[in-house]
Amino acid sequence: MRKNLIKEKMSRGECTTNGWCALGSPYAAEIMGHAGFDSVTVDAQHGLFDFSAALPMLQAISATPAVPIARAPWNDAATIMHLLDAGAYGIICPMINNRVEAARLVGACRYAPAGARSYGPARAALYAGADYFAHANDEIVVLAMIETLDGVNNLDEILATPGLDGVYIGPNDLALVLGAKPGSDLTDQRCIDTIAHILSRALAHGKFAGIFCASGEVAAIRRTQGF
Ligand code: 3PY
Ligand code: MG
Repeated sequence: MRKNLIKEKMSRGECTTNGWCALGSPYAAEIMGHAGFDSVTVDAQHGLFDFSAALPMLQAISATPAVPIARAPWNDAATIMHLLDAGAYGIICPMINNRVEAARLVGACRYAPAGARSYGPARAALYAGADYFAHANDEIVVLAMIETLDGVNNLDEILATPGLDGVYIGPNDLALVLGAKPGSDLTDQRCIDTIAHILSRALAHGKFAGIFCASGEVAAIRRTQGF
């Protein structure tokens, strides 16, 4: 199976940079894939497109050096499995609140006995190789977004979920529930403290910690912080 280069790199303790596609354009996704990002995410939550656009976007990213991943619109097993079958090498799932939701997410991404993913990697096996089934559970990256108060309060049990590779902070939704405005992640002390807390707990659990960044400047700061 084709290796998941971001999982390899992060497992070595190196930082990866993830591009984010909100336009439902395969051509734009392909440009993003050639822009130097380690991975490019098809944003099926807030991106302005549906599955019929997400599929050619994943195909376009697959023709570039970047690893194709997807943000699911929600913690919905059918949608997550569909994105994986379409060739996503990782799933970022919004608004995970607790252990049960984290386990449901992992279950949708892993074949039995690690999970309950249904078999049918229609395009994934073309991109990954004929031995996809044998290695998919190890190669696919599963990241739970932490962006709700419950998610912060239940962080340790989420991080302890078997099969979960890490967390991905949504700083804008997180700001809202902390009483701040979207875009306050570097200026509001409550956001700064909560983000630092999530990062340190993720690293203590030996899990990956990612965060959405609104600009290259913010991404450069996050890189120095250990994301
Ligand atoms: C957030 O900041 O809440 C996100 O989900 C990033 O898209
Ligand atoms: Mg969000």
